Amino acid sequence: MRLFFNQTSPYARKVRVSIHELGLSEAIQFVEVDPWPELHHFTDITPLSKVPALVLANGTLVTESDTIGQALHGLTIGSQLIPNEEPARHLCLGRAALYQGLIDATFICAIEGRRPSELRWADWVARQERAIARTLSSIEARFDLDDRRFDLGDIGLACALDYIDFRAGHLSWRSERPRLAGWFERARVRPSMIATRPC
Ligand SMILES: N[C@@H](CCC(=O)N[C@@H](CS)C(=O)NCC(=O)O)C(=O)O
Repeated sequence: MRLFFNQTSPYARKVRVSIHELGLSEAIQFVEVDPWPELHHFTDITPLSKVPALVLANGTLVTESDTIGQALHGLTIGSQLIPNEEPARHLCLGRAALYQGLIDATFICAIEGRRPSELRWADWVARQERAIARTLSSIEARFDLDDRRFDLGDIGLACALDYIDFRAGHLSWRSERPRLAGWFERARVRPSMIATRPC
C-alpha cells in the first residue's frame, strides 16, 4: 500500500496517526507530495490532487481521510479504530465528522490568509472562527473524552486541536475549556502524535 501525504496536512496527519496506532507503518510506503502544483505524477494517482490518498495493494485508490481510516480499519485484524457494534460505531463516526469540520474551518482560515490582502474575505474568516469556538465549547460541555480510548474520532480531535494551534494560535482556546485542554495535553504526547508532528 502507498500513502500520499504532506507533512503539514491535518487530513493526512489523521491517516498517519491511525496507521501508527494500528501498527501498520511497516506495511505502507509513505510518499510525500505537494498537491498544489497538480503535477502529472500525482494527478495520475488521484485526479483530485489532494492529500491524503491511499493506494491499496490491488491498486484501488481511496481518498478522504475518514474513508481511508475506515478502509484501514477493515484491513486490520483486531483494529480498535472504529467500534464494530452500534451505537458505538455511529457515535465514533459522528465525532470524527464533527472534528473534520473543525479542521475544515481552520483550513479555510489558513487558505484565506494566503490570498493577496485585497482578496481576503474577513467576514468569511470570522464565521469560521465562530464555528470553531462554538464547536470547542460544545465538546467541552458535552462530549465524552475518554483517556482509555483513542479511536478515529479521538484521532480527529487531537489532529484538529494541534492544527488550530499551528495555524490559528491566536484563538487561545484553552483558557475557557480546561477539560478539553487537559485531554489534549495527554493526547498530544502519544507516540503516534509525536511521530507525525508537522516539521
Ligand atoms: N476532505 C479531504 C480534504 C483533503 C484536503 O483538502 N487536503 C489538502 C491538503 S491539507 C489538499 O490536498 N489540497 C489541495 C487542493 O485542494 O487542491 C480529506 O479529509 O481528506
